[in-house]
Amino acid sequence: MMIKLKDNAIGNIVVLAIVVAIAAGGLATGLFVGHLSTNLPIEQTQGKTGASSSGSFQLILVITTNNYYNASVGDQPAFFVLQNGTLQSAANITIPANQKIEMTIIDYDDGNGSVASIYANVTGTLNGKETIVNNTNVNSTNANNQIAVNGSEQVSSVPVENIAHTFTVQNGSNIILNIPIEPSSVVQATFELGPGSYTWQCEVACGSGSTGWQGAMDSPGWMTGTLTAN
Ligand SMILES: [Cu+2]
Repeated sequence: MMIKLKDNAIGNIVVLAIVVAIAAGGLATGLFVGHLSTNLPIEQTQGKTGASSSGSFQLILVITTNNYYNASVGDQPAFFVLQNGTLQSAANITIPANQKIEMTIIDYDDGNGSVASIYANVTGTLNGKETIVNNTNVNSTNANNQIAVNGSEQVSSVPVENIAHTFTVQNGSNIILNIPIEPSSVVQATFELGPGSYTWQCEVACGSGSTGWQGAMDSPGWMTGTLTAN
């Protein structure tokens, strides 16, 4: 598969530890995930699981790689929505409009892929930045029988050769939202969208076929889908 250019077991372990930490923290504070792609009306879930104490909406996405697509293509990477402790389809994501969305993307994919350089820029987020936690900048050490974690890095772009996937929303050729995601990393960003139905798309050629734009790349719930703000 194109996306698998290296194997980084240590990176995976670090990311897994971060996922566990985020999950534990989220459950403990009641921030854990919002309502997404459910059949429940928004009123039933918003505020119960989606709204944090700061009034923002938590959206957690997970990218995994070994998802069986079909017999000819084999495995493909896919986004999922992490909701109430389970992975759900990302084909139809629903968020509140005109409200701060605190998005966390947990990426288990350890390889980069081919992407146009425009998508190396962070676009449409608070201060034009995203926060990256990866194996390099987290710089964990063993200290007094505990783990010492030295946080994260705020960036407004990512080196184009170090992008595994993007979460991108466009209106025609206008990029409304673009979040580049490094291999084996956790990315956080805050954004707001006006009411509407948008298409989200990964812009890294991580699918199948000669261009890498088939398979996951043109299948809802894999590397594309609908993002509804209402
Ligand atoms: Cu992708």
